Amino acid sequence: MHTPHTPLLRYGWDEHAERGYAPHAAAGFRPARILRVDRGGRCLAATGDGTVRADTGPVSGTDPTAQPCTGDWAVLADGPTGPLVHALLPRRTAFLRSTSSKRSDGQVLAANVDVAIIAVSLAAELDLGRLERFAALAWASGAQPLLALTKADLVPDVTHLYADAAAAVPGVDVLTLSAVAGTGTAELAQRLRGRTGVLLGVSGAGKSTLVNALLGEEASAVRATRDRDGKGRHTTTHRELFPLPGGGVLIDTPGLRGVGLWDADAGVEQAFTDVEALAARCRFPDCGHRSEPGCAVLAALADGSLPHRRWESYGKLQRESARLAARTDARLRAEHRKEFKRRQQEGRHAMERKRGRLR
Ligand SMILES: Nc1nc2c(ncn2[C@@H]2O[C@H](COP(=O)(O)OP(=O)(O)OP(=O)(O)O)[C@@H](O)[C@H]2O)c(=O)[nH]1
Ligand SMILES: [Mg+2]
Ligand SMILES: [Zn+2]
Repeated sequence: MHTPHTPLLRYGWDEHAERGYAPHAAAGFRPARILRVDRGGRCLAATGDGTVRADTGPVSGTDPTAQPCTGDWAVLADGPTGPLVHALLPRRTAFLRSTSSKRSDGQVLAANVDVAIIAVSLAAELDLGRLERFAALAWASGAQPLLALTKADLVPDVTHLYADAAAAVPGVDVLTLSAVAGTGTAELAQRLRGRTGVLLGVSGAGKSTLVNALLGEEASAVRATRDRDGKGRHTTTHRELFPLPGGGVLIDTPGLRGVGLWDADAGVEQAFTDVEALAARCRFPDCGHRSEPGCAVLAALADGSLPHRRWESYGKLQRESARLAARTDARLRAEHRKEFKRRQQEGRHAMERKRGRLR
């Protein structure tokens, strides 16, 4: 691919970005990838001629999912005070989570991601429920999940931990890594070649350490070893995109303890393909898996091939996803009603003038 945007290739410029940018390819505009979003409506963006600071601007209203985020492809304009994000290109994939359990707002964690690396420390107690939640979030985003078991140098034998973790994420590639021993990092680099990866996981899982191992330099701050009781402390505070020397880019993120699912129906299904396959084998298509004869789920629970823990986790994530969907629907309905009233009051012409100004 030879375009004026060739320097952006190392930031992941591809045909999708090229196509998305085409309608904006007018004088005065240039494409950029958002590397980091800072407070105060500023961001760091990679352009064809270097990294610039840009104003994120009033991109489009108040929808938090429409705001620029790390990994987005943006159209930059030259504003009165410097570069300005004029528009965002359509996202190939997007990581959405609910901003809090009480509200139905979504927040985009990262955009245009191909590989979602779930970092789990082998040195900490394995939390399978959390792993399943991360996997559902990853599948829902449209990215391919990858499980990275970190700090392998701290455990004498990883066999059982590996087996337990792998069983919780069917269909997901699992890598065992040690940044200290330098194992597994070449395999990870290879899977990221020409792609965009994002690191997910709790604080202290070793995400930034992996970034630095792949970059071959201390680009992302890592928690000091003597800071043993770093509980609840996040060493990484921003989501940031780094181009990798072997090709591809990697987004480091602050640790996520709890992640609320968002629009994750399909994600839950994909994270539990084993359970879904069992349920499809029940004698009755509308089996409730409670006491029905010929229930394949109950049989698998009885013979231990489906752990009770996993069955409960599946139900929990499904209910959470459904609850959120219902709440979102209610909110959207209310918003549409409000919007309709507002339009009636303002009149169409005033509306169009306003729009013309905002664009
Ligand atoms: N022994 C060992 N320690 C590691 C390894 N990877 C990371 N660590 C240590 O684990 C601690 C946490 O690593 P970070 O990379 O800061 O973890 P993080 O996931 O980026 O954490 P947040 O930025 O807070 O989300 C640091 O003290 C690292 O030195 C590893 O492979 N082996
Ligand atoms: Mg970090
Ligand atoms: Zn059943």
